[in-house]
Amino acid sequence: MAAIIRVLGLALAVHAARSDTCDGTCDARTINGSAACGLELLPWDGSFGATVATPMRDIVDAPCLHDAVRAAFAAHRLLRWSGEALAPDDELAFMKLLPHDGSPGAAHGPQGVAGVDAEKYARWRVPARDEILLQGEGFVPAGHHGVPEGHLSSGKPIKEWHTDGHYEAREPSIATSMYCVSVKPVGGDTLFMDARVIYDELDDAERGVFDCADIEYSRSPVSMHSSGYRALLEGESAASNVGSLYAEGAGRARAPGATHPAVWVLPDGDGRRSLPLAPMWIDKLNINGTTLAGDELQLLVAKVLARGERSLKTYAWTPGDFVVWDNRALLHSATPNDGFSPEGLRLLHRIRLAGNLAPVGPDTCAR
Ligand SMILES: O=C(O)CCC(=O)C(=O)O
Repeated sequence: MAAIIRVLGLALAVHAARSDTCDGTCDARTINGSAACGLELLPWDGSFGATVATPMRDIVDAPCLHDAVRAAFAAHRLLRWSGEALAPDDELAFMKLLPHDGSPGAAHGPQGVAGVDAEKYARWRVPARDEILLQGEGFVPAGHHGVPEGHLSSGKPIKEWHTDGHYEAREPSIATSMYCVSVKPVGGDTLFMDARVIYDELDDAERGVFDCADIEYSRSPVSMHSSGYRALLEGESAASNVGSLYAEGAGRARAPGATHPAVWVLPDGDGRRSLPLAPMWIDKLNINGTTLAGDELQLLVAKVLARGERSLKTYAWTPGDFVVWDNRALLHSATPNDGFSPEGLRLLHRIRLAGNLAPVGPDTCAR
């Protein structure tokens, strides 16, 4: 069984046992009578994830824990709290502890494309805190932080593996958070896979392709294969399955998106490489003057993404859960939204603050 470990605020030391001391390095203020400088974590089995036992508001209120929570995020790439009762300002205050672009007017994701999804995103943002977007499935009654009532449906009837925003932003969101307000009795799990494991599984020939490649993304969705690992190929069913969120975009000319190295060298923590491919948004892969596109590219992407399955985790939401993950290291997908029970409301708050770093590829490549 995983042991609870405690990350000390400023020293960033990880101890195998619980400790209530501040190690002489941190602000000795106390919360509920105990020292505030130790972050209690329960690491998950597998390559990523940890449950944080220290309540989120205690972390936000204790400056000596801020470095500790950033270190925990870099070490585990996904942190999860349960039983939280958070106001929008609490969620935002926490997300501002992680790397982001804090400049006025920063474009927090998702931005979307006018006439496709941009208006739908704008409609589901919390008016006074527009960094927060409502996600889910079902009827949202009036009174939820001022968002107008209406039927929310942000899923797709298929899986779609991706990482948030790198198809549309030069400096994509580093962290995404989801805070669970309510669930439907059936359906609505979120899937995660480790993009570092996907990179590790590449053979030499595949590394030869991906290590020095750039990917040109589009900001327009395409219909996906049910595996979520690739788009539909030429000649496969032309029926659109992108879901109501993207329905207006299917079949239209593709809006150009961002271009990034295919492989990201993670700047913090372990310095490992990751391959966070997003097949719904991929347009072209360019390497040494050669371009892969269309079916050839999609089949290659599907082949390598499928190998991430050994790191797959299915997250079943409970109201009060807050999960934050690193978009540079992990891929995620909703489960198909045709598996929901009709009753109830799946409602989550999502925050994707604008990033402050452009992805960097291996330094052995001339770009
Ligand atoms: O709702 C979910 O479970 C995940 C949603 C998602 O993948 C997204 O909107 O980026």
